This record gives sequence, C-alpha cells and structure tokens, in this order.
Amino acid sequence: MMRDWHIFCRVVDNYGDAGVGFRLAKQLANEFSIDITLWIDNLAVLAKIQPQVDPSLNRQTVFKVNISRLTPNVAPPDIFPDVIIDIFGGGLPRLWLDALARDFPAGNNIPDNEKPLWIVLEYLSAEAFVDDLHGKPSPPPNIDIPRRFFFPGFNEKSGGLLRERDLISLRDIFLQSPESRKIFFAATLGVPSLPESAMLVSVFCYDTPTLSQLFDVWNQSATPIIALIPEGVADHAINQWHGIENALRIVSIPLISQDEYDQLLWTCDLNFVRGEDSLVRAIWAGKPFVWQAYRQENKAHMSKLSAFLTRYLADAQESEKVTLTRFTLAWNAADETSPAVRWSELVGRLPALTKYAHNWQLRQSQMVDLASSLIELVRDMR
Ligand code: TRH
Repeated sequence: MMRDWHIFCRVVDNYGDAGVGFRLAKQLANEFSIDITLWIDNLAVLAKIQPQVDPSLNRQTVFKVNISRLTPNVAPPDIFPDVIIDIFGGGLPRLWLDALARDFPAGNNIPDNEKPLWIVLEYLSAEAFVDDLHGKPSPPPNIDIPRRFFFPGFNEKSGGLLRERDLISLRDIFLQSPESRKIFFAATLGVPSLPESAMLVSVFCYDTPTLSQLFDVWNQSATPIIALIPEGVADHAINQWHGIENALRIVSIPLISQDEYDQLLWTCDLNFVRGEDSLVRAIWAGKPFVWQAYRQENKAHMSKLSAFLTRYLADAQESEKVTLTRFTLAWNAADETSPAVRWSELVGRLPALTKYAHNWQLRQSQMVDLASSLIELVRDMR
C-alpha cells in the first residue's frame, strides 16, 4: 500500500479550501494511517478554523497531519510521494512540475507502478457531468505520470462526500446528552443560557442584504428565535437592522473549530450554510438547512444550486419541494422575492423538512465516503 501522500491546497477565498484540505488530510492520516503532508499557502486562514495550527511555523504536525507552508519556491523531496492530490485544481509548484517533467518526461518507459500518482480533487457538484468525469484520466502536459479527476458528489457514480468513520455516532451521542448542549453553549460559544423553547438558527452566509428583512420577520415570530451568527459573517445586515429585539435575539458567536462547528449544526433547528464544506456538514447534521452557493461569474453557480435542489429534494413531497426550493432561490437572490416573504411558508414546513433531512442523511450515509473512494481510486490507478 502506498503510504506517502502530499496534498496541495491553495486558499483562493474564504475558509472552504483550507477546510476541505485539512479535513481530508486529517481523515486520511487518522483512519487510513497514511503519512500525510498538507501543503497550504495560507496558514492564517487554516488557523481560524483549526486553532491548534500556529500560522507562524513553516512546518508542524497537527492531528497527525504534517503541515508545510506552500510558497512558490518549494522544492520536491528527493523521492516523490506515492500520491499527489491537487485540491480544487490549484496546481503544483513550479519546481515540482520541473522535477516531474525531468524524471518522467512524455513518452517515458518507466512502469506505472514506479511513478507517483496525481489526483485532481474537484469542487462538489450535483450536476450530471460529475458522473461522466469522475475517475477519468486527465494527462498532464509534458509529464508522463497517471493523473485522474476526482469529483465528490451525492451518488455512487461520484467520489462521495467527506464523512469521518465515527461522525454519525459522535453526533448521536452528543444529541442524546442535554449536558453536552449546555457545555457547548457555555464553554465553546460563551453563551450562558438559552431558553429551551426558542428556535435555534445558525447563519453562515455571504453578504446578503435581505438578511435584515428576515430579521424583521423573525422578530415578529410566535416562537422566539435565536440567530447564532459567526463574527464577521453578516456584519452589514446586523448593522443595518435597527429593530428592537422582541421575538428575535441575535447572538454573535466566535469562529469555532471545525469539530465545534459540527456541534453547532447538530444543535440548531435550522442551519444556513454556504460554499461547499458547511453544506456537507449540514447534511450530516440531519437537520433542515438552507444553502447559499458560492457566487461565480455569469451566475454559473445557479446551475449548481438548482442541480443540488433537484437532487436533494427528489423524494420530497411536492409541498416541501416547492417550499424549500422557493426559499433557497430567494436566499440566493435568484429572483426578486425577498426570503422574508417566504419565511412563514418555510417555517410551516419545518417539521416535515426536519424528518426529510434526517432520512436523506441516513440514506446518504450508507454510501462510500470521499476518503474511502479516494483510496479505491488509488488502488485502481496501480
Ligand atoms: O468559507 P466558504 O465560503 O468557502 C468557499 C467554498 O468552499 C467555495 O466552494 C470555494 O470556492 C470558496 O470558499 C473559495 O464556505 P465552506 O466551504 O462552507 O467552508 C467553511 C469552512 O469553515 C468549513 O470547513 C466549516 C468551517 N467553519 C468552522 O470551522 N468554524 C466556524 O465557526 C465556521 C463559521 C466555519
């Protein structure tokens, strides 16, 4: 078995690149005993969601992951790793490419089992092309080593979703213990006591002007609503809102570690999530969620969003399907409707959507997880 793997992660924006990179590295090191080096170019971003990481160090080991600072001039080791993973196609450093081209030039006769394997881990999507492209060869120019695409996804034809082996059981143990919830709020979030009867909503979003309109509606709710909002995430909407808190309480919470963020999602009644990794974690929470796609040029994210909604809601009753789709589209500013207008509809369907989210997650968790599919792909490439 090939034990030496290097993962390359470039932080383009936000926390998702670092979040996916570290989560994958940690799982491979801890569950598959792989010797992992994670090359990452922005340690400060990683440290925000993995506080054990010291951004001043060029090399360190955290949760069995060897973390190395990625700079444009990093050179490869004397012996290439068995497997190279290029997260989100950020590419390898110039000196690595040069050395690979020198040692494995196009048309070489070196047997494949003596070459490093290269995998390009792509973004998560429910779009149909994923099924066709997952695992397919993607030969690099001027370098003759095996390279394949790996597409995460929501069905057996794709590479699956990141899911640690004990995630679901840890979640269930946490949720069965009222003490864990209390400790979580007091010790992790620094929020002393919250009324049991209130509806807990976590809000992790991009800048969304309509959030302040949602605050207005929440403030008139028959059930008290507590909105837990990570610091810095929705400053604009919070500053813009001049309501006097009635049914709504806005609680600013610190940025917490990835494991703690999971606990937040497990605890809340409804989660607003964004990008890629928090979407996956919201799925594993088994609670209803509203997803905001990472905005791309020319609204390319809209097809991603609608493919996901179609996939996620395929087995839902018509009323749940329509309700969550409408609300999510409004939240993503896909039409002129404010999500505030759609709130009462959504809240009316929340019990059914909660059941649905639980069942969907159960089915999804029967599928092979991303790290295991990666191991399978590597075996297949040899
Ligand atoms: O931060 P994001 O918006 O990242 C995005 C997406 O990954 C997108 O696909 C990518 O193209 C873009 O970045 C550049 O959302 P995402 O993917 O949910 O990542 C957030 C990570 O931060 C996730 O691992 C959860 C973690 N997190 C914490 O650990 N603690 C926290 O308190 C919060 C709010 C998040």
